[in-house]
Amino acid sequence: MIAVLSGGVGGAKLVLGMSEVLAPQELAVIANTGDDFVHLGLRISPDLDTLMYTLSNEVNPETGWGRKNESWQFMAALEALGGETWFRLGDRDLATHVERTRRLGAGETLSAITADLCRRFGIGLPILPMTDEQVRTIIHTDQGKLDFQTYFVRRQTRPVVTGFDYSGAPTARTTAQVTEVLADPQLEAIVLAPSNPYLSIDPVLAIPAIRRAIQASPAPVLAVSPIVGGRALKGPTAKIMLELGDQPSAAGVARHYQELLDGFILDTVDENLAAEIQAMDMAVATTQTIMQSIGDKTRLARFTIEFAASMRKR
Ligand code: FO1
Repeated sequence: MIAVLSGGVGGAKLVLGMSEVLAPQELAVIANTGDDFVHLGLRISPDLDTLMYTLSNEVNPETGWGRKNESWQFMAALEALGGETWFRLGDRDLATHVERTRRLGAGETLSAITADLCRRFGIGLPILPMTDEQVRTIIHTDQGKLDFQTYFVRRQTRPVVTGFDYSGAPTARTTAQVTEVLADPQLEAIVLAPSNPYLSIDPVLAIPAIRRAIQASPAPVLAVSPIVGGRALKGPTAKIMLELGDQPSAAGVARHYQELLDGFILDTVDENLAAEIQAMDMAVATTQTIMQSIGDKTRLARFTIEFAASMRKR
């Protein structure tokens, strides 16, 4: 069994690769919900949906989020009424948010709803929200404190970041399913996906029970770098690292996670950083980490699994 902590598009790609290599019962995903918000009265869980759509081959291949073969009649009609259209909800995607909102209102947990939606999308492996309680990523910027989607979508990550709050995380409980996965004696690795460390992975690690369970697990903990050649594969990771005074490189990411990690995978183009990362007392492996084709994703997944196996033997 391998547990992957995952956020947005980059994480979902590695999880898709893992799902091609492993049986459904050999893989569990613990997903960030710090980006969740209520918009137009609807409860949106972008990272859960990105995983769900990616694993069911329903994802919009151009954006990496939302559904493929989408239509936008609802947005057009809303715009004509003078409604808020900065956050784009396609007609088919909308059904997910309406149904999730209805079921939350009827008292079901986010975990139970996610499990059922995944079953309906034909996904066999568990996609586990990090918590059923409310945790919200707040970004401190030169324009004040912003909620995640205001920073990310509405202001297009332009504000200069000075820090983060994972509001609710310090007191949030995780779920029985997440606890069970991380305490599984058969657990072979805990993988931090190549997602944004501050926006996608840190909210998960900010839940005390999850961080403690990772630290207590005998399974090797490893991360795949979301930074290649000093640039983020997608999104604002490198920009945020610069703004925070961190080194915007794979080594900077390794240092960020240093106290948790036993191993780190970086891209071949960053091979020159391997010694610096090894000096942080972790095993290092290099490979091609850019995931475009499905072949790229399965290759990186296989490499990650083999690297974890080699660490268990050490
Ligand atoms: N990202 C955008 O950049 N613009 C959007 O209008 C947008 C809408 C959207 C709707 C549903 C959904 O599940 C995701 C959506 N995203 C959008 C992506 C999302 O905001 C981010 O990718 C994640 O929160 C970051 O992991």
